[in-house]
Amino acid sequence: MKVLFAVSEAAPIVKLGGLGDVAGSLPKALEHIGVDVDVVIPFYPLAKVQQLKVYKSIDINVPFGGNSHLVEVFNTKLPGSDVDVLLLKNPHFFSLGGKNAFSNTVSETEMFTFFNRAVVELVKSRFNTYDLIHCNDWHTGLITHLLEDELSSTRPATLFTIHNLLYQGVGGLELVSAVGLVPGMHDLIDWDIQDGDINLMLQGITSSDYVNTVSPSYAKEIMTSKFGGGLDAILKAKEGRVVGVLNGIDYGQFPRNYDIFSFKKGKSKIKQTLQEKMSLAVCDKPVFAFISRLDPGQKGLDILLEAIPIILDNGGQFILLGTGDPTWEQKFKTLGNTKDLSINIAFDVDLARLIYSGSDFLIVPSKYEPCGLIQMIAMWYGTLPVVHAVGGLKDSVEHRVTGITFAQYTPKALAQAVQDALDVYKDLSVKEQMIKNAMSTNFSWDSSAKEYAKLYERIVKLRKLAVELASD
Ligand code: NHF
Repeated sequence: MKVLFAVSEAAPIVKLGGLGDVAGSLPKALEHIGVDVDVVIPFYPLAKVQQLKVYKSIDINVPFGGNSHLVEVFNTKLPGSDVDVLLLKNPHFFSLGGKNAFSNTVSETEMFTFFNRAVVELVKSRFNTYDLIHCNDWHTGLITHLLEDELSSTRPATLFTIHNLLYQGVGGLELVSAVGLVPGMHDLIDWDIQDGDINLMLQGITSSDYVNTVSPSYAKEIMTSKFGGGLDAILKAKEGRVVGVLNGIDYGQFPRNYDIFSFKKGKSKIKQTLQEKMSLAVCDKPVFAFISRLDPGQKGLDILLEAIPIILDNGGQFILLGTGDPTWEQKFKTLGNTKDLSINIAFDVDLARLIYSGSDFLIVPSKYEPCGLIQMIAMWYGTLPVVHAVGGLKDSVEHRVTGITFAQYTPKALAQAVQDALDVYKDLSVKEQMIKNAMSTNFSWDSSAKEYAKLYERIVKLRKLAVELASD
């Protein structure tokens, strides 16, 4: 099985969020179990390749917008593995660091539409030897259509993974002709563009052979109007070909100097270091933490804000670490810092790690969460997650076994969950048992990789069958 994993970012070469972590880890776990995977990403000027061996392999010519554009293909490996990473270089289309996360010369939708075309030219230049192209999020939404146009029945099978349905990549109509898609050739495109734009997430979902999301619960939720971002009916129509596979974490990235036998000593030492560093009173109060992008649409900031006084009034301490929406940065900042409250408007990977390990509870009140990785990291460090039971949070945290969950997205429900956490903290034997449970839950990529490998096999088989049926 030869797979091409097409994605906008892959850690540690480029990482903007959780998607980068997945693309940097899953292919390695797949390689471990014998799946031959290459990763393809744009070669952004800010890509961190200084410590890696990089060499130029080929040039490809990519038709786009009526011109032919040179794309240089560079090869490297995902660090610590034999997974090939193909970096596509074109300084005009692939630039990183503008006012949008990725692009400052062209719009993000134009940049990734070009990327889709370049990936298809790459597949052709490799004599169409991939069995399956694993596409990720809206950035790869047109790949299946383009493969179909170029390679018709010989095209590889495709899987489209939704990491976050609410970022859909809606672009102008000019992209359709620029990328070489001809009106009348694809009913789904003709239907989509009637409203004057093209939705790249929608195209990825509808055109791919199979769709998955990053947790089983999210796979069900997105078929409802509450979580479907306007695409629920479309997903529902494809129900038999939409599944959920829970993400894993790469434990190698999270060193820990205690285990389930030594966490009492180990954690209390780190808690003290954390309290000192955050200028909190060094004492035995329960420490609650929140680490996140400050995104009011997703991350549950409104209900969190109401829970902070409840934590403080009931003898707890609270630490916040994150940046994002300026209004919300300001709202949190105005709470000020005290001996029990530490607000840190910053992005700081080392501090995040200290907080994950030194806190007692990590609050994850997200309105929706496709998978979420921080609750898994917290558990690994013996920090009990307090989570809204949605998406991957629901699939990874068990109430009063490995953490605390709450069902309703309301301030009242979060307040009750905080109260539950305070009760757990007071009952030493319950708390210690829950910490042991949390620390021994295994979220390594191994089992997810096995599920993906099985899924790949199934999709390739289905594709072969469909081609056979069509040729009869
Ligand atoms: O873990 C990677 C990540 C998820 O829940 C996360 C999210 C975006 O919102 O799959 O994608």
